[in-house]
Amino acid sequence: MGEILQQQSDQQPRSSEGVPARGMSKKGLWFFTVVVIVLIVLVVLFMMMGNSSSNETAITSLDNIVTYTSDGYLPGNIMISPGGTVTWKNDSDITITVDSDPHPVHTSYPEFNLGSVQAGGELRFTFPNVGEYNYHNHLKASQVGTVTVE
Ligand SMILES: [Cu+2]
Repeated sequence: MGEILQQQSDQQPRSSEGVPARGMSKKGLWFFTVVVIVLIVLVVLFMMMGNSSSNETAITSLDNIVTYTSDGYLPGNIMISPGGTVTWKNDSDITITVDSDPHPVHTSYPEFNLGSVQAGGELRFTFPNVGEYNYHNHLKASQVGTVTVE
């Protein structure tokens, strides 16, 4: 017990004063300091790179956009990977719908009967499974589109 306390009181002043360990020259301490600074700079750079790459991921995840204008859905056929999300944006000044074929019963993919999108509004749907999902604007059924998941 007494011995341990003595050892600790021996070590504490050494570390708090920053005196190098036994056998470490002034040159060694200088080198050690430079290595630590370089490591800190590398870690900061790495974290900045990590942040920028996660920003890029966020941007690409917004890329699956179908824009509706008075001409219909653009692109008419959007291709995504399984698990991808499509966003429909209504850039027209009328209400539209996104409903699965066939009109008017919408029975092909009932979970993909998204319903109305107000003028200026948008909605999203995630497609977990491979397939070809045909849809239309129920309020103007000649306007059709396809989501191809492959
Ligand atoms: Cu319909």
